[in-house]
Amino acid sequence: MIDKRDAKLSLFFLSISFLALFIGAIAGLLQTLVRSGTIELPLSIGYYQLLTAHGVLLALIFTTFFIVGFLYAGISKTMGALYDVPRRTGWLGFVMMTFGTILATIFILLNKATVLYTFYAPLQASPWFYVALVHVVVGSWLCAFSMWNQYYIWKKKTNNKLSPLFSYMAVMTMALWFIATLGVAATILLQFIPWSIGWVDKIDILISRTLFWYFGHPLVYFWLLPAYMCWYVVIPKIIGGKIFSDALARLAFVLFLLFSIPVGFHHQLLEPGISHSWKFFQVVLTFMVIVPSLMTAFSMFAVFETAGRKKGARGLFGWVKVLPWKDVRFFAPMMGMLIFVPAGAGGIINASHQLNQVIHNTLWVTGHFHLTVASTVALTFFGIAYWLVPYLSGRTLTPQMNKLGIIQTIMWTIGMAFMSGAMHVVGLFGAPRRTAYTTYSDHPQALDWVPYQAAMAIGGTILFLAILLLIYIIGYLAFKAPIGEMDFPLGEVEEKATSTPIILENWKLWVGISAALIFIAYTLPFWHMIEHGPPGSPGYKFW
Ligand code: HAS
Repeated sequence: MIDKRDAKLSLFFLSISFLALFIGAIAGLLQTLVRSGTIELPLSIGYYQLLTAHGVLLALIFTTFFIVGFLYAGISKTMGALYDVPRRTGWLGFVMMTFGTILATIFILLNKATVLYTFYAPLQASPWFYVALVHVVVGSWLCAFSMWNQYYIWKKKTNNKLSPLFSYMAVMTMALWFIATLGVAATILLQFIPWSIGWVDKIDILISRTLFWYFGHPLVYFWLLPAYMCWYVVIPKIIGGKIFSDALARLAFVLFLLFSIPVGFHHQLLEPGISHSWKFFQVVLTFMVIVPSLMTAFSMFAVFETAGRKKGARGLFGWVKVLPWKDVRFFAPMMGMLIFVPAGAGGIINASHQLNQVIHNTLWVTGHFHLTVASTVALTFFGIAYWLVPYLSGRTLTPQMNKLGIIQTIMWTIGMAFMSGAMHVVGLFGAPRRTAYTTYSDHPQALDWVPYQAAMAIGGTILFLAILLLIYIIGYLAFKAPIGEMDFPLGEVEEKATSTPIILENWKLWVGISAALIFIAYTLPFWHMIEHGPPGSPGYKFW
């Protein structure tokens, strides 16, 4: 068991995360039913209002709180109890993030921040919504500082020993997060807040979208990396195997830091104002960021196969049979891994410049991110929660809850297959995303989309039931399950693996290269945006 005070901090983060998941899921269910034309909303609640609540609470709040809680637990487990300053800073971060979340939720529910989770200008929210976001971001920075501080003190106390793999990955994840959020902080502070208060009457849309996507793409790897931490570090232990290579795992994380940020233009491939050559350059870098995921797939196959062979598995795929399919701690993340194969392929299609013209702004993209963040990442997080919550609350994962967890995972997988599958197909037929039923129901093609919309509604309903089951299991594990000792599964590295080169912990080098790549990929195109900005825009005046 980790230090009780750290367990409490981690549990507080996880609680807000599951609360956000629950409210966001209600919005999700209503919105699929509205979009499929199944129900009409009462009390003048709007479709876009629900879409904003769903996106903000699930994509931004559920994930960030869960990730920070998970990282604190793992850091305390692998580097020992948090030192005083890091723990206090962590609590301060928690308070700021929670305050920001409550404020943002109130303004969304009041219909004063119906701007979707991407808050694209010229959609405008109340200034309080942006102030709320600042609190969430700055609070998360405090958590990042606190984790780095813990790492720094630990390194000093251990005479610069090689850090534990989990903690190294946590430090890297928060480094990626910090560099990425600088973009969104800049657009909120310099553009959205002055504009929403009325200090300036115009906003440069291209610049705001560019700063958002500078943040938006690494954001998806901020979600993915903690799932990869579970795959690399936790899964080997659960299946009775070993970590294939510590060095390879660290290298994959370094590559994410380098290549996940200077690629935001692949979300803006169809936008005017950015030259083709810069878009092409960032597409090339996007293909580079696929490499660490391929390394991860390779590494996981190696772990599964070597563990299987040790258990006597034979033949090319004999190891598949000896995996612990009945253990939800493995089963849920494994479903996430399997789903990531088509999900990743979809991402490669999105990034492929011309193919992007076919899918951009269609429901295909919504399908893509429901397979990635809402399946691969979410299922892995659920799999973590099934052992982490009882571990932190001093209880046990009972066989009955394990069974319910497996049912929950199957429901999630089936629900998502319906919903995301239908979104992918109907997206190829041209069905638009971010669009209410009423705005396109007269479209001549809309009739062709009806069966797929029904499939989305069926999938969405199954997913909602799966969330209810999840909340029940998590509640039971936190408050009702028998008191006992759980294991925090942490794999050991394969004896034959090569030792880890010390250069992988040279932060100045990796952060320096990351900054250089960002500089190369963004400076000139950004300069062009300012140079050719619309006269009278705040950006134009500013420069
Ligand atoms: Fe994406 C849009 C490109 C990955 C999330 N993406 C989005 C949006 C979100 C999102 C939220 O280039 C929409 C944003 C919005 O609101 O507009 N995406 C990619 C690429 C990848 C990718 C190239 N995306 C993700 C991940 C996400 C995510 C991960 C969340 C967590 N995405 C795009 C593009 C767009 C986009 C364009 C813009 C589209 C547009 O026009 O608007 C890559 O990182 C994917 C690489 C992944 C792989 C898969 C590796 C497989 C593994 C599993 C192995 C399995 C095992 C099990 C070991 C190459 C690691 C085997 C076991 C057995 C028993 C067989």
